[in-house]
This record gives sequence, structure tokens and C-alpha cells, in this order.
Amino acid sequence: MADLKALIFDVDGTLAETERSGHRVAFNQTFQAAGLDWHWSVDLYGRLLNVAGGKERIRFYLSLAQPPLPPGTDIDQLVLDLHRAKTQHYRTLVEAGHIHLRPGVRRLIQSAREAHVRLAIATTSHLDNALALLETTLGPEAPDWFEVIAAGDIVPHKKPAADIYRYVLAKLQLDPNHCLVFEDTEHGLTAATAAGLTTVITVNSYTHRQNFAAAASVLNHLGEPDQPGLILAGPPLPHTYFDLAAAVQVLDLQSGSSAGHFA
Ligand code: XBP
Repeated sequence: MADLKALIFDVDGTLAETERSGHRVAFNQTFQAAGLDWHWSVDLYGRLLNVAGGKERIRFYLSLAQPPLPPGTDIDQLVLDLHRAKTQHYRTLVEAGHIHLRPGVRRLIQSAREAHVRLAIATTSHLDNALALLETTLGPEAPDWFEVIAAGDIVPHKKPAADIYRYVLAKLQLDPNHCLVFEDTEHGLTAATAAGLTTVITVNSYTHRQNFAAAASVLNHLGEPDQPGLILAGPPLPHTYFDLAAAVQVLDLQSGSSAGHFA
């Protein structure tokens, strides 16, 4: 049986559905405050999510939409300024309590703590954003529960590159066989898989059509005792919600193709 030593969580879309009502809104607030008539609709944002990282996403938008800019605009400075302001707007949104944890996230993190399974974060987002979400949703002391919080520009290449997961593994000093990753995107899955890590996907409205063939388990969410999760791909799991027993099991098994409720 697998020896589970750590759970590694992505943040955006995995711990909470932050993209559509959090990051997207913060980007739009930033553009408006800067006097730019750029607006990222829900659909456009889905396309922009192909590029991870806020600064990288602004650049991607500039290359796609080519909005007019005053002559002589220093693009690098503009991107940095917008991203700095956006991080503030996002923090304000999160602290106002508009973003909630997805089903099962708090329960699984709590169980891991009780069982002395180590915890880590691997996110493309700015560290401030990850901390704001952890503190607001799990409590002010929550960042201390995670031995490693790997975020943003801490590594040279963002997901789908494996850098952030390799960084976490090096910090934890663990073999990937002892860790389980929770992600919501194909980019995240690619990054984790390239680092040799087994991955559970909880899909969301932006990602449910992506290719998760490399995942050990694909779920609609982690589920709760009174809110069963749905297995979209992968083997049956011990309970109707994803718990540490399921985590051990998926570390042992290859992803399958059967769909159904847990258990
Ligand atoms: C998260 C992201 C981020 C956030 C915004 O990816 O793609 O870009 O949307 O991040 P993942 P910033 O969940 O795969 O880590 O803090 O850079 O604006």
C-alpha cells in the first residue's frame, strides 16, 4: 500500500473557484481604475486562462487584442503596474468574503493535519493572493499549516512547466511516490505529471472539457458526507467523498475510465 506523506494543493480553481469571480473581476477593476477600456468577459477570460500567471495573461491579452496604447508606452512597466494593482484588488475581493472553499477542501486539509500528512501549496498566482485566500477561508493561522507555499515567480517557468512541483518536492525532501496533488486544469496536471506526481483533478466550469487522461482520478469536487462527489474518470473510491483512504488508494492505482458516484 502507498505510503502517503504529503498532499500538495493548487490554489486557483482547486481550493476555491477564484478565477471567474475573483481574478477576472480584479483584472477588470484594475483596467477601469487605470482608465483603460479593456474588459475581460467570462468567455474571453476562459481563453486567456490558457496562459498561467497574471502578468503573462496581460501580455497574452495584449498580443491577442492589440488594444491601442499611447505612443511610447513602456509595456513592461505597464504590465508590472497593472499586475501590482490587480493583486490589491484581488486581495480586497477575497477579504470581503466573496470567495468560498470548494466542497471537501476544508475537511480534507483538516484530516491531513490530524493524521500528520504534510501539506504544501503549488500555485502560479502571486504569493499575496494565495495567502489572502488561505487566511480568509481557512483562518489567519492557515498559512502555517503548509510546510511549503510555492507561488508566483518563485520558479523560472510557470505551469505547465514542472518547475513549481519540482520546487515543492525539493523543499519537502520527498519522493513523488509519497505525495498526491490536487489540481483543476490540464496545465496543472501536465506540470505535476512531469514532476512524477500522481494527480487528482476536481474540474470546474472553465476546465471540465480539458484533457485529464493522465489524472489518477477526475471528480466534480471532493464531496462531503452530505454532498456526494461524482467520479468523472478513474476507479471507484472508498466513500462518497474524497478522504485520506481515497488518497492512499489513488496513489496505488492507475486512472481508469469508469464514471459513477463514489463507493
Ligand atoms: C493560477 C493562475 C493565475 C491567476 C492569477 O494558475 O493562472 O494566473 O489567475 O495569478 P494555477 P496572479 O491555478 O494553475 O496555479 O496572482 O499572477 O495574477
